[in-house]
Amino acid sequence: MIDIKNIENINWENKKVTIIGYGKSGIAAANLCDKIGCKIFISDSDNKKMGDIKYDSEFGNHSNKVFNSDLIIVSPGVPTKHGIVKDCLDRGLLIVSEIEFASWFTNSPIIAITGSNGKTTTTSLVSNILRKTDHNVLTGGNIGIPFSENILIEMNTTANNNVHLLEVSSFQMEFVYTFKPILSCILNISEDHMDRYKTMGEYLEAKLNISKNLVEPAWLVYNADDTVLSTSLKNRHRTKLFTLTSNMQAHYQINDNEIYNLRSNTALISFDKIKLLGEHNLQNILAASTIANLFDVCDDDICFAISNFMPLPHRLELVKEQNGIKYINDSKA
Ligand code: UMA
Repeated sequence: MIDIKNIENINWENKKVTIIGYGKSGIAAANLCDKIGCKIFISDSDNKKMGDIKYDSEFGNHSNKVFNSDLIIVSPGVPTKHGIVKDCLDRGLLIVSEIEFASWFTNSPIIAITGSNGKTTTTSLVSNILRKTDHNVLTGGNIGIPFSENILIEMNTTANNNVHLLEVSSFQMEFVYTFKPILSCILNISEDHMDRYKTMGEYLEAKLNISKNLVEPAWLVYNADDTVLSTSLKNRHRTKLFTLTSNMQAHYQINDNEIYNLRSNTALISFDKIKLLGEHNLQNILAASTIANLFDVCDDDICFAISNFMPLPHRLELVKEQNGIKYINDSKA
């Protein structure tokens, strides 16, 4: 079995890795395993997925073959309470999420963003801000490009100023052990995926895994207006908060019609330059600006990216304005 405390020294050649679920994450994890020389076994419950596949595999069910593994990588869509997952755990097998696995193969900084709402918008905004810097930004995770795919890109290129920016879901934060972002962010917590989690506490626990390995110089950015988060995180070290109300612990504050930098005593951006609508988007902007600031991006670059950021399709998107009436497409909601 793989020794999780000794990841850097593992010789992956011929290590037996089973991948449960052969969707986007499973395919990308398999490609990464292939690159490092593992012996791959794919197990997917859907027999319609069977096709021309170069790895040993089973489709239609998860059988005992899964147990013959040094490591099991589980796709986010496979619930922790699934029988096969429980059986693997009962046998003492090591199960990791695709995000955990991929993180073992990079030394580049990782920025990870989660939350019940707004994570795609915030991740896209941070991505746009970081593009103003000299970093090569690899954006992935729940946003649609598996982390393993970006790790493979990184392995196959010579750029040495990469930063991995990840949108992560609670599913992707299950089976996480050593995942260590330099910056993590939790935007908000509200009931979600309750078909998968028994309690809100279980869901919160998965989300909080984003910062379970937080040590200096890393930071966790969170929304202090969210009562669940502020209760859970108020005594945590290395946290930076953002808020729509006044709080001297925040880096930015809302002042009349602008976002204001409390440290430099200058305006970051006035509201009339922002195309994202709604209070929740103001929170997303505050989160993104705080993350960027902690990543040493200057306010001018943050302001430029925010003012050029268009709402993502169907998310409070201003379609047109006529006779003083704004027509807004929010069909994503
Ligand atoms: N499968 C099994 N056994 C099971 C369940 C599923 O074998 O018990 C198989 C399915 O037959 C299928 C494969 O697993 O072949 C699908 O895997 P998956 O559901 O993990 O989906 P991926 O295609 O790998 O996509 C995942 C994320 N999907 C989920 O978390 C459900 C994508 O997020 C993400 O973009 C992608 O990885 C890349 O990182 C989508 C999503 O809906 C957008 N996320 C949820 C959300 O945003 O609310 C969490």
